Amino acid sequence: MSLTLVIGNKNYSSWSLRPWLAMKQAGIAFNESTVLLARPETKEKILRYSPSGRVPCLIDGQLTVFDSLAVCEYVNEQHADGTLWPRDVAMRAQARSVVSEMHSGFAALRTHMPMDIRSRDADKGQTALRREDVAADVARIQAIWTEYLSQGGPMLFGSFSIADAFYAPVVTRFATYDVKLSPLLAAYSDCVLSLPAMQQWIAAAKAETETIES
Ligand SMILES: N[C@@H](CCC(=O)N[C@@H](CS)C(=O)NCC(=O)O)C(=O)O
Repeated sequence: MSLTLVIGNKNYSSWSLRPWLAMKQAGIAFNESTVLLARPETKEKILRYSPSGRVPCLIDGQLTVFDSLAVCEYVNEQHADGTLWPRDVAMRAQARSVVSEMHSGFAALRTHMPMDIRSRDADKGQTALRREDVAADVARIQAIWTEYLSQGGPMLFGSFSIADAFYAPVVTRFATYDVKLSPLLAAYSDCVLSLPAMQQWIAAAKAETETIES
């Protein structure tokens, strides 16, 4: 097997979860290499693999693909026959739009509701939601989910796509911070959380002992 995905701690590294989940869902075989985040040696260790100094990155023989979205696009083209995006061109464009919105946005949500799979902290969620910027991010994400799930589900664009991989860390955040969901969105969250690969990631996150304070 020549593919190696370099990732951070499963409890905290939301960017790592995205391509990891997409690759598992596509049935792609790969090795994992973990660099623990937030340690004095983290940057130097990541730089051994990834020129950006960030994880995730994918090593395929001589090629290094860094950045979560670039990895998803690469494995979709090279190892998944294009099945990780919707077949329909309009749906594919919409899926790419919401993925890009996640990839480049929602800074307030990411700052004030960081992924912390093991934790349950409704108080921190309430405090965060009192901020206008966090409330706006949550409302926008819920509007995106509602718009696409209303077209049929069970995943955002029917069957699993990179869009679900990109919003999977948000599903875990809403559980961690007890964000209230409509029945439609709760059903979607349950669907994502019950994917065997998500269960595997969550179990591994719970088994980790390292903690990152902020
Ligand atoms: N835009 C990048 C963001 C990657 C990123 O920020 N990764 C974090 C971990 S989730 C990281 O590597 N941080 C480096 C560090 O903590 O030193 C992507 O989509 O892959």
